[in-house]
Amino acid sequence: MLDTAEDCKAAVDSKYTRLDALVIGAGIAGIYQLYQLRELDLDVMCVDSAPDVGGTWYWNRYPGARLDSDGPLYQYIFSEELYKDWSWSERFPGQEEIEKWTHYVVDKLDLRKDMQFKTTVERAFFDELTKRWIVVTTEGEIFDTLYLITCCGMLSAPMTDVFHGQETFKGNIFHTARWPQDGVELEGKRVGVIGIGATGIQVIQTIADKVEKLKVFVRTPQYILPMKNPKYDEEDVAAYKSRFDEIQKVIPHTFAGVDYDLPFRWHDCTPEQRAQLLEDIYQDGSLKMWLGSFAEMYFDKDVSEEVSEFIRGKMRERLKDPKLIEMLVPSDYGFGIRRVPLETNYLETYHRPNVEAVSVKDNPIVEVVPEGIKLADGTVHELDIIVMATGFDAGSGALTRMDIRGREGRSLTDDWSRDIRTTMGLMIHGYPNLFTTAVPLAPSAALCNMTTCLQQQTEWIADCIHYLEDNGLSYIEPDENTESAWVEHHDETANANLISKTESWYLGANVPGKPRRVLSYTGGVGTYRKKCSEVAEAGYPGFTKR
Ligand code: NA7
Repeated sequence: MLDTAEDCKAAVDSKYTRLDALVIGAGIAGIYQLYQLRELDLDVMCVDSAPDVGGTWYWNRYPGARLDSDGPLYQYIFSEELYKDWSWSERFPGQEEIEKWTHYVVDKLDLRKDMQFKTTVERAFFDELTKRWIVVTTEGEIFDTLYLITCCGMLSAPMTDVFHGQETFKGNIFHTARWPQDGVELEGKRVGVIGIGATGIQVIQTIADKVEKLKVFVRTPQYILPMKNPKYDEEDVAAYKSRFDEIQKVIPHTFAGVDYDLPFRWHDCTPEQRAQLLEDIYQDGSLKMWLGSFAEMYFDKDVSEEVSEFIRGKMRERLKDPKLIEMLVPSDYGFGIRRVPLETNYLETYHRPNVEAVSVKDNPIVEVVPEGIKLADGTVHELDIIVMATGFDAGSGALTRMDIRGREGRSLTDDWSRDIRTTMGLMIHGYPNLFTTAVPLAPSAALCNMTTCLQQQTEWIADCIHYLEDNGLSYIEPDENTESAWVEHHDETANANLISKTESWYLGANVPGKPRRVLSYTGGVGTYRKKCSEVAEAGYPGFTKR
């Protein structure tokens, strides 16, 4: 009851918080960003719509969810103690273990006291009078902050409403990124999985032996690599921890932010050497074939074809059945041009009697009906559960699904519906004091070991804010021509890469109406870092500061 003026004031105060900095998102980037800004003695908070920390690792709790970067390379490397006091149980840890690690980090750095969960940012606008951001949540809270930092993740806006009639389905539909905390009863059920990206593959190989019937709706075949995932004993853990200095020194500067680069030159090798190298790298059981082999496969169609044929051969050997080969082995694009998933016995899953691959390439899904999934030719596949492994509105979706208004009321959703532009993926012209991570035109929009990239981005942001504070400034915005120069450099780099020639979510092609542009910076993590650092070291030329 609001009986008195004091009651009213208290009610208003409880909904209003004034800050130096607000971090949106308590995942890998947000956790570290909060830590750094607190170290700068700023009054900072971190909010997240989830009930707890973890970001991607909170939401993606579907069966089989697992990292496909090596755990020891995925950790934060800014603190040796933080790194060494955590031990992974296997090379590619599962969701549960990674989520626990995020809790470990947050507790060790004592960050929870500045975090607020179940808090969803609905809109944020730049107040031109105060030169501050007003952030409004769906719960009706208001944050009034000088700096606004989005750490919302590149794959956090799931493609949930894809098919006409989803609401009519008599069973249950689950998007993999909104998997219930308590899990889903799959035993004895007829389950349909739509999507064979990295996520669909993990789900399929994990649930096939649990469900009564599994139908996989296959549109675009995927190149895949078998994962080698040894359990770690004490000796293994000691061995990887002893590499901390080396890891810290190397991974920020490689192409993908891992401990290997793209060292081999196709044209410098004999055919025998190429064959041997491909086989050796393939046997590593990691993403090395994709991110640590021959750089030419991204630029030279002939090299791409030869590397692709090597992988196709491996896939064919395992599939044997010509019909499955036709459906599941890619033939019209090159290896590495779309995201390459790691898998464990995924192809063999299709040999199980309870698993059926349904091609929806030429006979697409037209709608969901009460009984199941209906295809263009009228066939209805009857199901109890539909798993949507249908991906995300990558890079931009997390921000365009909020209402973010910059100078003169410009809307980021509108701006990015015309053309997705950023300055190094870190700031946007027209949006002063708004800092971004994991958005387009930086490697963190797709092509990197995420923790490596997100550490670099959040460090750049913290340094920039430190610079402003140190110089008695409180406003920064990239100039239009600075942004244009970055966009031009980004496009030039991307357009030379075969990634730009194939439809995929890397180009935003999976989202109807999304402007096409290679989302991720393709010049490599090390090169990107260097360019960002040069801007900071030069005192942010091409940025308006006051
Ligand atoms: P992806 O890689 O975007 O995969 C989505 C999958 O869903 C892909 O196979 C799509 O087929 C399929 N899809 C989407 N819409 C349809 C329709 N309408 N009909 C049939 N199939 C459809 O998302 P993931 O979650 O697997 O992976 C995202 C990233 O998460 C991954 O790269 C890792 O970085 C972690 P398509 O290829 O479009 O034909």
